[in-house]
Amino acid sequence: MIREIATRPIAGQRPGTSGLRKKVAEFQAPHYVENFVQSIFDSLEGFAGQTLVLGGDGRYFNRETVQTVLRIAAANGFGRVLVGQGGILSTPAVSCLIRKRHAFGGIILSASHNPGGPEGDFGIKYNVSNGGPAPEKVTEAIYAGTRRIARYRILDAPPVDIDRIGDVRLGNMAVEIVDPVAEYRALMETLVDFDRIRALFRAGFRMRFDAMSAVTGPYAKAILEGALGAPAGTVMHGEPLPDFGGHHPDPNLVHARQIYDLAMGPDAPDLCAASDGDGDRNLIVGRGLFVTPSDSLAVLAANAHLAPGYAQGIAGIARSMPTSRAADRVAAAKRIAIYETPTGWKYFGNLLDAGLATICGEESAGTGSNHLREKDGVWAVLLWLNVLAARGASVAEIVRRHWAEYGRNYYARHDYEEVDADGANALVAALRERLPKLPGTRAGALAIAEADDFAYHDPVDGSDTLHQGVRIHFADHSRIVYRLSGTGTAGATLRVYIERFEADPARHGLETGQALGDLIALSRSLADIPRFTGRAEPSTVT
Ligand code: VG1
Ligand code: CO
Repeated sequence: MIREIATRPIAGQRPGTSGLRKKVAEFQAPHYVENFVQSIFDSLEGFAGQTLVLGGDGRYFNRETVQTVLRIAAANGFGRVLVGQGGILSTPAVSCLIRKRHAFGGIILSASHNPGGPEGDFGIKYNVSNGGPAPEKVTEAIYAGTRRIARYRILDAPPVDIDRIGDVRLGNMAVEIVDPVAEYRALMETLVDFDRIRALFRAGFRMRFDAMSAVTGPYAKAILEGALGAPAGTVMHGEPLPDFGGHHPDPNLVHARQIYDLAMGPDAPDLCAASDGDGDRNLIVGRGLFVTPSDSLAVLAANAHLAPGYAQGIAGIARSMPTSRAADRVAAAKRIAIYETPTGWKYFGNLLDAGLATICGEESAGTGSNHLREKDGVWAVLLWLNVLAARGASVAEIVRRHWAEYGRNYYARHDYEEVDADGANALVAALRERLPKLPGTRAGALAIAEADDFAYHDPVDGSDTLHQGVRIHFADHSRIVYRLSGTGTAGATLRVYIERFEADPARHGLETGQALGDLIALSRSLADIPRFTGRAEPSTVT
């Protein structure tokens, strides 16, 4: 029986950089999930009888929310919902299924790299029919819906068994429980040379992949240890756990320390890698060398043609604004277009759909391509493996040769996490106010060439997105960028992105801190960070 439940708006259900992300306790409040999911459906038209894809990263509250979404989807008239077995689907696997199965859209239950468990975070993201994150137009409509919602529709029915593969009915709707990996693995086989990578492992190539007790465990085991023949044990922390084993499933140098230490140790494997909670991010560390995500994007763009899926070459590269400009140099050398977009994968969708960009990336460990419409952690690792196999060189050799050819963009991101939101907003407001006066002035030893608040004009749909971060360009091509995070769940997080270009190969071997030292000091004084945030140092450096 379909029931109409009277409800009223719940404050703060505004999707951020990547969906709605809050503490688990907030999601557990009465009507919280129901209101948001009904508001998603209320913002859409024409889904009657259509297919929805549903799954999550396995974090605490994933299974319960799958059941709630199923009952609301059934009551709202969807024809079929594809659910990953056990409620598990990585973000890229959802994107893949939406596209392969011509679904109307998908719902992803994840707070990505944020911690899980009862005290941790939860999240709901909606993806549209191209497989990508809902564009701003849609998320704004969802938010508007949450502010006027007065009722939701839900089917009265017992829970669906989501652990057994196959079809079941829920009211008039079909529920199809699918293998979370199968379609995704089939897609990967069309993009990278599995035979070549198999031969690499047969020849003794060693790697470790840290799934961080999050969603990529089943994918990495099936593909690396299964299809590609890597030895058992290649995948670490391969079981998705509701609390990720108590860790942040964030593949950076802080939270993926174990994999980093392994790569720097005496018996380092040839490749160390990791992915995040929902499987869309990647960390690449070669023996003795960490590859910054910005460099990884540039290297993959420069070498993608070595993989069968990109043998025809790439049409263009897109990067988020704070991502280093290493990829710009590859684009210039290849005489292809480079696009600079606001932070968040949703801004790549139009460029990919229109065939303007083939490879996209963000400094936050996200890389992807036109094979789907999300960043894709396992794909990035597979493409690296393909490049390593094809070039017969080590990660460090490939990266050093890349720097020698294109120059090196030293890069670091400094995060001031969970600072007072008013202070953080005031800091950005003060910077914005000073912007017109900055060009032509000196900051320390450096001359400021340009300063602006990044605005993006989408070349495909003509939409404009304003206030995406303050950029300060110096005369020597260094750059400092300031922006506030849109994914946090407590206070505000100020992100400061620091970059310096170095053409001279004799100066490519510096420590990042050494290469960026004066700029780092400047990043703090220029924006008065200690005064506005009460912090002298960032809480995380990546
Ligand atoms: C962060 C990253 C951004 C990324 C977003 C979602 O956003 O900086 O590059 O797209 O997370 O990634 P913010 O607004 O906190 O800087 V994920 O892996 O959560 O889907
Ligand atoms: Co993620």
